[in-house]
Amino acid sequence: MNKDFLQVLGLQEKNHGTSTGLESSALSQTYIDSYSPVDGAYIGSVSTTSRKEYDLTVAKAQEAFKVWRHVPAPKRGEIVRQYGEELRKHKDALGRLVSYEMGKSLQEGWGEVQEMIDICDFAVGLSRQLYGLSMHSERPGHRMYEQWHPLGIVGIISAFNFPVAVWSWNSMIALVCGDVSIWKASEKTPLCAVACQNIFHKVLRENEIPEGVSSIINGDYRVGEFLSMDTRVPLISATGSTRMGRTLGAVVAGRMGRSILELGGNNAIIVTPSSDLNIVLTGALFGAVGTAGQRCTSTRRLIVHDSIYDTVRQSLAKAYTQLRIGNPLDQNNHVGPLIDQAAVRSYLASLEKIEAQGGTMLVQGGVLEGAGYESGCYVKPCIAEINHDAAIVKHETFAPILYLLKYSDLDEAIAIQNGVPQGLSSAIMTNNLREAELFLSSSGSDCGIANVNIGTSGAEIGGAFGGEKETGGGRESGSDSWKAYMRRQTNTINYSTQLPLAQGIKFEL
Ligand code: UN1
Repeated sequence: MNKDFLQVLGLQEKNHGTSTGLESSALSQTYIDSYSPVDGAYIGSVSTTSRKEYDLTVAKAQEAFKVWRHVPAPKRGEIVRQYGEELRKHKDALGRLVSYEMGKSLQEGWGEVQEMIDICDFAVGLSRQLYGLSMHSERPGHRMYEQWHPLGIVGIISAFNFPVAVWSWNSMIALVCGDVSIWKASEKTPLCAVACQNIFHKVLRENEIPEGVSSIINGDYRVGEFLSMDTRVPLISATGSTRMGRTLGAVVAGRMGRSILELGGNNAIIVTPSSDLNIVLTGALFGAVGTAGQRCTSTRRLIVHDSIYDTVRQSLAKAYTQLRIGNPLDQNNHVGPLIDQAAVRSYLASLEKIEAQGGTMLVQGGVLEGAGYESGCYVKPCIAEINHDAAIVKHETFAPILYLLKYSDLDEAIAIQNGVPQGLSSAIMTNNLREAELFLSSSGSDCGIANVNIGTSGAEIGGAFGGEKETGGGRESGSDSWKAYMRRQTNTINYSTQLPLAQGIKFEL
């Protein structure tokens, strides 16, 4: 396989440190090796960040913050604009690296880089729109307004499944807000982080901006804990499992820090009798098998009206037979591998639970073997018919397993859709206005994202991204999510010659 993209991204060396300028004796001697789930081949290594390196990284970030917060926001936007331009030039290579290191299809790898470019564009515009409100004071000769100031260092913890886009949603917004960031990428996709950083540092150097504006640290949850426990880091934005978020959220809250949590999803599509079957099939298929079921927004449950259940069931089963599973860099394939063999084991454990909990397989699962599947990470997307209350249906398995469920009236379907601990994304397929509006009403979907005639995955960057309940409540990316990355200050100015007290209080000597 042609791996020229590694060279284009400056990854021809095999070992990548954190370039903190420490003597080698102070550097950690342990490495994280990255293997591709595509062909099982070794790609390269990054050194694990030691405590000493971490402290040095924070010190550099603090110094950089002192400079960066004084750069006018539109000028910060200009740096982000230049990064967006570099990403356009590197879209092909970076998309290929994402596909190769993470295993998603090349189309989706490029799509992820496109999300990075889009968020850069969004952030550039935002850099002139960090608006505060002005209020009318209750006192004569007084003016009141609010302004938004940079917060400081933002710790970004990202997952393997979106190894580049999720960092950019956070860091590009944080940057125009005047913050600096320290990124701990997933230890399963460390080279994607190095590549993003290489491209960004070139832009920083060209503009003589301190490199501490954006740093990366490498390691597992222990390195993540350096960040979550650190009072010098006022905000942690973390994407990952609910288990990780529960622990991290408590630690950050315990030190009165802020967190933005984007955790597990258990996303459903309600399929109503008036729905357009072509839209249902494409939306459900991409939602369930795209990224091999490893998006937080992946469709895990299809809740189908009993009058059309058999038709949907048959069409879907037929569509699954046409799926091509294999090397994701080959554009003839629809589905690539899972991230690693641990993910394969968890997929297999879920298949066993489905059976134990009374489910039957409409489309069989299993691990693929033989030529092209040597990495041992390729699995068959499958469909199970099972009771909506079964424990396994309430659990997020990060794999292409779709549960087919039946309903007879819409209130019941909404109750099933909401009856899981997670609350990220949801959708209804309908051409009936009443059904659509009920689903979107306050007694409808309880998720952070609710769509009509669109699947659950593939959200655009312009909206706020995140969800309720065990999904963690955080919002990232578009809309006014930027507010979480700044501190709000209310200012009242007295330009009169008196000092009237608020609430009409009299205080005289
Ligand atoms: C994630 O899986 O963590 O909506 C993010 C989507 C993508 C982002 C998913 N834009 O599917």
